[in-house]
Amino acid sequence: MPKNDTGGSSITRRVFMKGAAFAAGTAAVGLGGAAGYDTWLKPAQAHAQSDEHLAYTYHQLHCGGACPMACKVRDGRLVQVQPNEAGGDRYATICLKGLSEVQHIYGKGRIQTPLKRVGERGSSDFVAISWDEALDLMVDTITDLQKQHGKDCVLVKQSTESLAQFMAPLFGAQTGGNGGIDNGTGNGLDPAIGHGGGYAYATGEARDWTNANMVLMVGSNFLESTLPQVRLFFEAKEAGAKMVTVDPHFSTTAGKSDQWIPIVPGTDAALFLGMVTAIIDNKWYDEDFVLQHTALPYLVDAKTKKLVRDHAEDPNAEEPETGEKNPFFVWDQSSSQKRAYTDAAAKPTLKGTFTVDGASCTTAFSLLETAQKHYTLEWASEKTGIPADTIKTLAQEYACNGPASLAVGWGGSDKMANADIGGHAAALLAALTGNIGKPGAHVGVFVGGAWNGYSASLGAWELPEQLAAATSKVASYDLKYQDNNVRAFICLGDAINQKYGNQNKTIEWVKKLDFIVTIDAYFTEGAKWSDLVLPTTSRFENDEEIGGIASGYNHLVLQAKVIDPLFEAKTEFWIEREIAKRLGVDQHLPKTARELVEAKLANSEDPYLAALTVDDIVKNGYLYPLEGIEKPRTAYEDGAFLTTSGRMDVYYDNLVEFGQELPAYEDCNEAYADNPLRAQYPLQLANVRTRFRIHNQFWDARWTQQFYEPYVELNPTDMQARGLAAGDTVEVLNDRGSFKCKVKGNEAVRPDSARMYEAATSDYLVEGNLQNVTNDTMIERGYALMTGPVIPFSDTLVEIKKA
Ligand SMILES: Nc1nc2c(c(=O)[nH]1)N[C@H]1C(S)=C(S)[C@@H](COP(=O)(O)OP(=O)(O)OC[C@H]3O[C@@H](n4cnc5c(=O)[nH]c(N)nc54)[C@H](O)[C@@H]3O)O[C@H]1N2
Ligand SMILES: Nc1nc2c(c(=O)[nH]1)N[C@H]1C(S)=C(S)[C@@H](COP(=O)(O)OP(=O)(O)OC[C@H]3O[C@@H](n4cnc5c(=O)[nH]c(N)nc54)[C@H](O)[C@@H]3O)O[C@H]1N2
Ligand code: SF4
Ligand SMILES: [Mo]
Repeated sequence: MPKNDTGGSSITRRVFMKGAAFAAGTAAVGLGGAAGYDTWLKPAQAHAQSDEHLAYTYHQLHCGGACPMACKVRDGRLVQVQPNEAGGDRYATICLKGLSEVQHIYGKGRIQTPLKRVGERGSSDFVAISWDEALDLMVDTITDLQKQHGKDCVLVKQSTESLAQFMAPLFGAQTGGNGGIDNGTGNGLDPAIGHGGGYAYATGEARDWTNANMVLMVGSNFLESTLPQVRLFFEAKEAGAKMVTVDPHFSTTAGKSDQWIPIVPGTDAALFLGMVTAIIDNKWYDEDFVLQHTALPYLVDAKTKKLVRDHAEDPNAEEPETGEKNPFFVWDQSSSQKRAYTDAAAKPTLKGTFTVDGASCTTAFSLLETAQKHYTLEWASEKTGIPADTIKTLAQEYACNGPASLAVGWGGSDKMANADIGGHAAALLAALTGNIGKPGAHVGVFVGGAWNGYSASLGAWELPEQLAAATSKVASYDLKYQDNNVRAFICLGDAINQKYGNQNKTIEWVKKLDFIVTIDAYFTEGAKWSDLVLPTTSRFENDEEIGGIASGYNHLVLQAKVIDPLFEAKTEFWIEREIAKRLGVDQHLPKTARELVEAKLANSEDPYLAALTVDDIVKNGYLYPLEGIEKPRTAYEDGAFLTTSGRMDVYYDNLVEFGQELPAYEDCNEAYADNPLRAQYPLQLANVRTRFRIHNQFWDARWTQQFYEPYVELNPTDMQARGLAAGDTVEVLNDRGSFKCKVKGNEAVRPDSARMYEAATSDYLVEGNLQNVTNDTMIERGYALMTGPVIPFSDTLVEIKKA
């Protein structure tokens, strides 16, 4: 047990922040002098009348549940966290991480005072300074830089968990544009549906799986990544849905499924293409749905491969012309001529080549049939390592025993460079079978809940025009490689570690910046590279009674004050107001957090929300159900998709130059089976999530740390081949860098792969950072996609040796 957890032993205001030093139990390292949790948690003296009350907040947003919490506060201290049951037992969810906050909010990773760097960048050598000094320094330095280089020389990047609202507009800073995270599969899936914004949010929610005959889970470990909804998985299973999980590893979800189908990493697109072939060859497709609701009967010019339209599109048009205004065409069976697809009298032909206005045209379906000839079951089997019969049966079950839901993920093949091709093929599966827009039939990422259930469209606080974020000319992931104007970086959370792969390159870039500020409750990897580190509050602390509001899984939930801010931490709202004062624009900001919450309700376009008051929500137990949530959300029940033509536009003629108008298989970037690099680095390193962590958070949560410490896992055969034993320290390396950590053998891990929970930063490993080895190659095609390329974190080969 680390001795110094009690804190209070600090003798100097100069502080070296290094988690590992704490973990090792080194004495006399302090965080600025305030008390640690042991002091707080010491059995209180039996007060005759201790003050005890319940207070309400919500927890993490990354889980998608924003679990509503009822917190017991005794004499000003948090002593117990329980689920808030005001929304009924379906929303009364909590996990070990939430329960452990009683200790973790006092954890040794907390930043206790504003810190100013005095040592070299990366040396973690800081002095404690006052808030006034810190904020003056921040505002002065940034405004100076902006005078020289323009407002957009400041970059603000925000973790999903950060509650800041005004940081970028206050400074007129840029936010980095596309981020390349969680958009791999969505890039390929979403254009076909007009849904998901490039992030593949599912078209329905997991509650509706009880109406499915099959849930096909590919590349998601739902039972660890969506803890607030775990019971929905089991409810579906009990209701008779066959749960099938496709995963290279025997994941927690695979273990609870009816069937586990192991797959070669990075080959999900080949599995889907094999299924498409089986569905076409065996005529398992739903011809009515295909003809009425998809682009597959549209005519394509054989020469240009472009869809035939009424007139050429204006290349300078801001928005693509809808199909209504500029129709696509089908071949009408009755009149043997082209007809607008919108023409109700047209009887579209599915297959064939026709002469249209002197040009040879083929239906998209026929082109698909031809393209699929290459993707035989045997080919798919060879790529994926899945027997051809298994693929065929899977295709038959998905197509013929529906309704079926196809649940793709963000943490598996999404983080491979070829994820978009899999997404595109997934769209074809739904389009061919009609497994979309019906009870039990959905497609997309089901992780979370807030993103596929009902979510509140909260309004915003209106700012004057002069307070607006700048546009970003270079996307975030390109900043380290392309010329750009960024000189200062404000990180709300650990952007430096989490938002970029290939850490050594990130650090090369970051070192060149003039000024870096981190605002976080916990000291992070990125904080080490910062000039200024500012402590913000956890979800439990506030200086006002009402601190914020969030849209969780089908409900609104308030963040009310549980306890006063700990140490010298301040809320992000307070920090933003202080910055605004220094910039002389504070009159444009809400005066209190409550006023901000009120505006978010009142300014909502949703009349249901606009009619709600903060007091209504308080009276209801600090959470409020959204309208109509009794029925699980099902998008596109009317068959009207939010695409150019209003149908499932599965033919992507904007990608003709990449040969991707229909999904054409390409290997992933690095981790493909026969990459010659495997001679040196034979193992693919899968970066996955764990129920014990939210990314880089909870490493210092001692109550959960006892169940889980960071390590890399290998199949026992790979352990043996390297002479490794459980608990050995190993070096994980490739040409980009290396790190050292403990190793464990696990039969669940696929041979020739290694598995590790991402966001293991150097303070919690033996040496170095997982991010040192990850791939950050942005492939050319990615730039033509909806949200730009994806950072292929798991498209990474490594070797592992005894250290
Ligand atoms: N190698 C590798 N890297 C990855 C991934 C991977 O698979 N492999 N996955 C990627 C994915 S999918 C994602 S979504 C990103 C996640 O990256 P982020 O969105 O950055 O998420 P977290 O790492 O959880 O960031 C949480 C940080 O915010 C801090 N924080 C918590 N609450 C607050 C608050 O109220 N205010 C402020 N200012 N800070 C707060 C926490 O202490 C923590 O440092 O990581 C990506 N990075
Ligand atoms: N507890 C917890 N929950 C979280 C988060 C967290 O940090 N902690 N983070 C949230 C965030 S930001 C995200 S993005 C989501 C991610 O949620 P998920 O999409 O469920 O991602 P993971 O949990 O990483 O699980 C990915 C699974 O894909 C498998 N896999 C790896 N490579 C491949 C492949 O090539 N093909 C296939 N088919 N499978 C593969 C892995 O073995 C793993 O089991 O989780 C969210 N929920
Ligand atoms: S970590 Fe996630 S699942 Fe656990 S209590 Fe918090 S919000 Fe809920
Ligand atoms: Mo994510």
